[in-house]
Amino acid sequence: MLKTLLAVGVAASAIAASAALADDNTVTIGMILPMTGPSASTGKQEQAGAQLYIHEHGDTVAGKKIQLIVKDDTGAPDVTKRLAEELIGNDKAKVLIGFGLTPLALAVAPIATEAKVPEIVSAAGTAMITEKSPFIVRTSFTLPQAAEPMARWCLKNNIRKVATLVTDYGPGVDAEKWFSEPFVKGGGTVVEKIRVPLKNPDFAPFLQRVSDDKPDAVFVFVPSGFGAAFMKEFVDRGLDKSGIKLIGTGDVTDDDLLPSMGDAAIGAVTTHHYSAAHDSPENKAFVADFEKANNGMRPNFMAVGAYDGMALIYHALEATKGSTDGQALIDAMKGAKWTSPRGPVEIDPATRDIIQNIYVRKVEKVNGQLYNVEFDKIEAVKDPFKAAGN
Ligand code: VNL
Repeated sequence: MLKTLLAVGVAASAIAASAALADDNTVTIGMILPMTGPSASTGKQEQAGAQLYIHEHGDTVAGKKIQLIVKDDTGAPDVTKRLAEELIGNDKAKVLIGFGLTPLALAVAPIATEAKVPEIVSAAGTAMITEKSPFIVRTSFTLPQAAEPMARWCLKNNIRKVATLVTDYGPGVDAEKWFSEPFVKGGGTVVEKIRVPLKNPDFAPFLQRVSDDKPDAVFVFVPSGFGAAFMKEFVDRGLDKSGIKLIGTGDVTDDDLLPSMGDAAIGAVTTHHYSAAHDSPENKAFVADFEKANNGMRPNFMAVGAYDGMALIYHALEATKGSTDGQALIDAMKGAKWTSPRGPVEIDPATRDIIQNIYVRKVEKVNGQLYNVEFDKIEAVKDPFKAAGN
């Protein structure tokens, strides 16, 4: 009897010990994304990017097993917030990643600060996001970073009169400001600044105004996933035949939608940090692996943001030798440098934003398919919003 009891006792404690070991040896990463709703394409691309990184690099780093849990916030900030709390509280997530749009990233900032859990922003692009918590690190881009080089390209290429059309929230307001101010300073004229709502945008009346203004170009920011709807109206209003050039940040000619946009997109010039056509061995391997793992889906800049977010988490865990202390992980992320499918990147230790090349690209047909073909680049661009002392 005593013997049996002892045996049971040993077995129970062995189970408890192995459970503790499993806990200790697993690092849970909580990924929160809009998997449904109008920004579902961002969720789909981000999830596939993160999963590809794990698939290529293995699910063990610094002796720890990586567990990725993906949750759908449907694009609603109150849901993002609740999911972040549950992932940290119930699932013991040590890092959070994702956040498809600016309001979703902002909703989690106070939780990241309070719980001392790194929040990797791999999609959203409003410049001030990283200032909302010392635990935020960004692997996507900022709109000022992408928009300012477009102003300089216009001034060099004899584009003098521009109308701007942006989605009316954080990244659109950033894009409008950081295109318009340097453009006007350099001698350009912004004939009209138009903002369209994020929810159910109807581009038609705004594009009619652009058509009446007859500028040299229309500078556009719409978030990833909205480019095709914009392009349809652009064609329906006859703007593709009006001689008004389509320019913008690369969100409007997003690689996810570009193949279905039609020839009207040909010639659009955009500035951005990633194109699936980027010519490097790292990117060729990335695109091939991504398409193979996802039924031929082409990766866009959202996929790369998440892929690099995972690269950064792996790098940090290696540097801390597997410690998941939030501050230690953040310290290891600051100054991290690697070669991304987009080119060389670095986490700015001062701002926790990403320093990267911005490429000037033109939509062209390559082997029968539309691509953003890079023809110029500005190297190692820091977020200009913070560089200006904000
Ligand atoms: C944001 C910026 C979202 C750029 C985007 O697509 C984008 C954002 C969803 O910060 O909300 O292309």
